[in-house]
Amino acid sequence: MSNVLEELNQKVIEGKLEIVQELTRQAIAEGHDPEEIINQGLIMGMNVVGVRFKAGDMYVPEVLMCARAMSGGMEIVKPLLMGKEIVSAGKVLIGTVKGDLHDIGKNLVAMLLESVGFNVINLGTDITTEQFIQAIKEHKPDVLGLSALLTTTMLGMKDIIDQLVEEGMRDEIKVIIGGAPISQEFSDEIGADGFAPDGASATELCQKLLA
Ligand code: B12
Repeated sequence: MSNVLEELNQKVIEGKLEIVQELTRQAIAEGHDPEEIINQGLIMGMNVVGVRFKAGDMYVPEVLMCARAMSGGMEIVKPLLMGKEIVSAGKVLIGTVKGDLHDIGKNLVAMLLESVGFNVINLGTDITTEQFIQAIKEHKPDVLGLSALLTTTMLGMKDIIDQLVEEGMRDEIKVIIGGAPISQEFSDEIGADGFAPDGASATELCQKLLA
């Protein structure tokens, strides 16, 4: 791999936004293909971050800095991809359920999914069942990701799955759930397709479900 891409990799892992942006510009000036910059520079660095976070070697604030650095580089490369089709790993619609305002973990999951090539639509927090259903009809995602951090709001996940069944849409989409009070047992109980305890596992779960 060329020096500038290797360096880019390293600076994403270190979470250095300005340097990542500078190196991204340099890589473009040196004539590197935009997809090469994204895949070998930005995403590869973020993959390492995902693995380290899962292993407990990195903490949330550091991961957020890395994700911000990666996004900063992406912003510079993206305009060069206009008209070029990037191969997406799949489309994921993600949101925090009704009554719940926690979004740090959900955003982390969204960023890590983006970093491995998923097209992510992040609906935000306090999303009602109706809003989820409407958004699924509009965007037709492959995966629906539901987040809840409160024991009182996690029950809303079941309502969304029940509504998908009611509308005859359940077979068209994989549903994954997560958040501090969520377990595999709860996932099985409400008929979700899977649960992941952290961002790196969430990306692996999506890849497995869509394989
Ligand atoms: C930060 C925080 C807040 C912030 C949220 C800011 C924000 N923008 O998100 C604020 C201050 C707003 C807040 C408010 C409240 N909070 Co609060 N909060 C927390 C705290 C300390 C950390 C949560 C967090 O961000 N963790 C870090 C992230 C990275 O971890 P994570 O969210 O678990 O996400 C990871 C995984 O769960 C998973 N994941 C998450 N989502 C998804 C989705 C999918 C699809 C997948 C696959 C995986 C996945 O991957 C993530 C990345 O690794 C927790 C304590 C805790 N230990 O969880 C309490 C906690 C969740 N809060 C709690 C409470 C009670 C409240 C309030 C009711 C307090 C109050 N009385 O006002 C309000 C509720 C507001 C509301 N309506 O939502 C309780 C919940 C108790 C319970 N059993 O329900 C907790 C557990 C604290 C406690 N011990 O009492 N809170």
